[in-house]
Amino acid sequence: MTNNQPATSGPSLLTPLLNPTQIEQAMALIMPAQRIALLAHEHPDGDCLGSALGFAQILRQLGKICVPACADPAPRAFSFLPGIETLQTTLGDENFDLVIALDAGELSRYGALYEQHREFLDHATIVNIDHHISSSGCGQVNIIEPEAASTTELLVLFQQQSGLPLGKEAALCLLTGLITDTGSFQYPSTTARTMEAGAILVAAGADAETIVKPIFRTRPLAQARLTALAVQQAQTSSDGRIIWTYATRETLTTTGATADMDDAIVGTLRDIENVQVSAFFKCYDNPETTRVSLRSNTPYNVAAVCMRLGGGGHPRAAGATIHKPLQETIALVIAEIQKEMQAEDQTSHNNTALL
Ligand SMILES: [Mn+2]
Repeated sequence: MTNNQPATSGPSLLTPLLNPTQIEQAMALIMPAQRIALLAHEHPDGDCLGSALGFAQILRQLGKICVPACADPAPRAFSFLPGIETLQTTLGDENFDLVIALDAGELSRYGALYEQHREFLDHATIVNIDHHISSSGCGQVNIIEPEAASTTELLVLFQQQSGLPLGKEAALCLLTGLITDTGSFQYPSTTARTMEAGAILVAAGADAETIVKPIFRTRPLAQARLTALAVQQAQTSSDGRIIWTYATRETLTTTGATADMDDAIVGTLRDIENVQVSAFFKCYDNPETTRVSLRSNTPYNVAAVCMRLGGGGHPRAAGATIHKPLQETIALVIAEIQKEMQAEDQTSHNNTALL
């Protein structure tokens, strides 16, 4: 069963390989199992869905009964994924010998699925495969590697090293996780190993355009109109280094858009020339509550800004919900961003002076 030789000949970039002992331990749980639940985290993305559906396809080829499950239904853009129709939002009668938890290292991240089946999941045999740096591991076997660009990258290593079969449909699911978590191999998390994992999946028959088109290119006209109006209304400060815009219920009505179409606006603003920090404010239903999303370029830390406002996130992508009307929130947040940028500029100035 163990095959440490990658599928290609010549010098391999598919390194580092996964710890072979962990693969053996995971396979020792997988091989005797008949009914396997594969969990994707709540608010699903391409990586957790691709992991659960792709690994389910692989294990079905061994004759296992596999049930992929997620607390929330998959977003419509993922309807191309083979096997998406098998995705469940509950674990039904909980008749499973094994649970494989994917793309999150704490059971609480599986959301309502965990709340519904807490008793079962707290005592289930679990194999946990994830790439988040914050993961504590929720299984008897925890394959957690923060250097991996996606959980599906780890699953390609797992498949190659264990000699499991890899069909075209599984390959498409796994490539979806690689492409979505790396923004089509654009983010710095993309390594030589990520590309080689991608090559293995393409060689197995996965077609990248099938993934890229619905996820990154195609969008409703109303969404394009919403983005256009948001950009049109954008304001800047600090010589164009800070940019912000907002949307209200009226913005949605004018453009015909729905609230779920506003995701890309803050990123679009961040990518404008000279911008260091972008902010998108939305106030749709409750005029006393405003949600803000921030994006930044290195070295500006927007997580620090959001944490001071009761929110959180990553250094380059963060958010907060503020219990104030729109205009008041905008003034507050922009002032906080200016403070953060000044402090950061001062620190780098001092560091440069020390050299
Ligand atoms: Mn992921």
